[in-house]
Amino acid sequence: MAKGVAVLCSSEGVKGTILFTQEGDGPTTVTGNVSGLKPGLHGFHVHALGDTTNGCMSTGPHFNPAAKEHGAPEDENRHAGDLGNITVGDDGTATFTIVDKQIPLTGPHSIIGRAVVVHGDPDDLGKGGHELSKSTGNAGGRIACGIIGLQG
Ligand SMILES: [Cu+2]
Ligand SMILES: [Zn+2]
Repeated sequence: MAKGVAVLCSSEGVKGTILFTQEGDGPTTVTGNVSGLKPGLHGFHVHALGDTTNGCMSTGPHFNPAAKEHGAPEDENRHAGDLGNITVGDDGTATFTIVDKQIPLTGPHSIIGRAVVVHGDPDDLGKGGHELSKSTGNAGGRIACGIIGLQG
């Protein structure tokens, strides 16, 4: 079993911990607890770079080793890092589990050393018709992020 963890950092009071587990070549299970967000949907992605020297801005674009367009997690044409949205309740917290086949913790497309990012707005999953829909889902600012490290 491979395990990863990311602790979210934010200049806007958002806190959270995201855990990743993968058995062999199976899908990766992502479990998260996040607080301090406005209620509703927030875009949630793996970005390409584990670099937070300029906050979440320096984590680069969505992790996209297959050079596809932005989409929904269930789409064929999607970035590997496209994990859709997390749903935040009226208390500002979200607890979620995502199972995904495109974010392995080992091998050439491993997400270890990259970053998870929580956005301020909903991800339109590539279908919003905005000029940013096919690249970022028009999900707004990067309000919290964390570098994905290996967990023992
Ligand atoms: Cu993102
Ligand atoms: Zn994307």
